[in-house]
Amino acid sequence: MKRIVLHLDMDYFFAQVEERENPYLKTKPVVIGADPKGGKGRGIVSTCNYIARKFGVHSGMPISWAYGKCSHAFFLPPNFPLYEKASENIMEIIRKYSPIFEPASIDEAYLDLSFTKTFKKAEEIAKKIKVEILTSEKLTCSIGLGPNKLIAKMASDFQKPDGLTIIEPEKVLDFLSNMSIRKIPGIGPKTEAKLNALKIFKISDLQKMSQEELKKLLGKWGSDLWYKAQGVNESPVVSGYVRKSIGAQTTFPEDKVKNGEVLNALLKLAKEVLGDCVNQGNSFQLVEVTIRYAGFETHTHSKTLPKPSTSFTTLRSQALQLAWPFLQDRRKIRLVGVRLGKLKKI
Ligand code: TTP
Ligand code: MG
Ligand code: MG
Repeated sequence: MKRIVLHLDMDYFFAQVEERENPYLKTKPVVIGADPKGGKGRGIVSTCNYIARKFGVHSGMPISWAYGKCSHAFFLPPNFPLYEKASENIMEIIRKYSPIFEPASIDEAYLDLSFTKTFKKAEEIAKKIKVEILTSEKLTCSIGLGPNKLIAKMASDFQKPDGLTIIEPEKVLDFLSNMSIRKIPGIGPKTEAKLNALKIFKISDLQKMSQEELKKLLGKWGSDLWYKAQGVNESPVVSGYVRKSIGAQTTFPEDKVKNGEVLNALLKLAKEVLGDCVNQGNSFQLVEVTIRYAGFETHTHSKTLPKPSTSFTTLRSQALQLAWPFLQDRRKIRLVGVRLGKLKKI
């Protein structure tokens, strides 16, 4: 059967989340990583925004070099809980669009969209996902669609940031041919140098070679590489991922001030989330409520229950207790969310 695979990767993820929290940073170079200590720091760069990339800064570089290239950048220590929270919210959005969902790292995931049958319909889904992530998380991502995981991943990387690249099966060889071999996932600087020494620079150089030739030069890995250069990749999107929590959130079409409306939305979400939790054969022991005010200030509060539960009455009273303090000052509310954690098989 013809496959359609989507790969999503967030743009400059850690740095973009920091910009969201502090929009002042949006027009400045931002580097996330160890303390540069005026150029004497010994750690490395986690990531940086695209402005800092123009100065030559990139992930994995010693922070002291980054300082040398762009000393006026804003150097921030990583705030992992913040990025994990954003990642969880993003994954909850993506997974709704296909039952075959595979998170691949903190900022990327695959979806099998073969059920849509056409790239046109898959493209509509990709656009919806981008809009939903932007509306509810205020973050941009890049998406690739292709006939397999390899092409989808290379496509998501093709037009960053905020890209959407669709490579239909008959375009695969052309898409690959002009690219540097470095763009093939798994080829780092060392392998690149080794291949360059053999006069292999572009993927088209690999495409011209026979599988046997490459195997002779590089061993078993050479034949794997031959398949990659042809854009062939059979690995399935693997959905056996075990949920640690289950949640849902709603962004209101207009910011709300009326407590009644906010609480109704919250209880509706609680009912849906509990339904999913129990249908999947789980109980919960943690209830978490998120409230985001109109200015994007976000508060998340949680409570661990004395024992696991499947009861709506319990969930309802916990959710109301957690939400109540945020509704006292009558500020406008943009989003509410409920999450159940510490899931256990019933
Ligand atoms: P990536 O998706 O590789 O990079 P990115 O999201 O920062 O930028 P891009 O727009 O090119 O996708 O990695 C996701 C996050 O993982 C990144 O924001 C920070 C973290 N990370 C590290 O901490 N160290 C690393 O060496 C890399 C590559 C990433
Ligand atoms: Mg990324
Ligand atoms: Mg990534």
